[in-house]
Amino acid sequence: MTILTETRPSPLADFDITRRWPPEHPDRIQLYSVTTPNGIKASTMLEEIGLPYEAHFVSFADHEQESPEFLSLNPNNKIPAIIDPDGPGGKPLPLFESGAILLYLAEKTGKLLPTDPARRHQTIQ
Ligand SMILES: N[C@@H](CCC(=O)N[C@@H](CS)C(=O)NCC(=O)O)C(=O)O
Repeated sequence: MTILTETRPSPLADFDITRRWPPEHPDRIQLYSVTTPNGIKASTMLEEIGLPYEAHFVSFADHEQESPEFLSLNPNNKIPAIIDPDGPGGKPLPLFESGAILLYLAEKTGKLLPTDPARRHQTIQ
């Protein structure tokens, strides 16, 4: 008997950062971060909205934020950064800047960002 299996390319295969931090779950949001105030913003948000994600530790002691693989995702060498394999239109979306990440995740899930204009802007503030 012959068993045929289909191997689909990972949606993240085109991202150089996955060479240094290979995803175990490429279908989940990939978080590249560390426990600093800006890093914790992204991980706290992911916990609050309940989306599955995979966290990758970026070692400042080893200057990993300055590695070519990390810089391919954020040329500003700053955590946090994410890749959502299921971004708008079903395409992978890379993002950095904690505020941009929080807004994106809030809009993606419809959580933690009010629709009322005044409350929405105060939340963004
Ligand atoms: N405006 C950025 C600031 C990010 C930032 O400053 N990250 C720091 C840690 S909290 C960092 O990655 N520092 C590493 C470095 O500068 O080499 C954001 O909100 O994401």
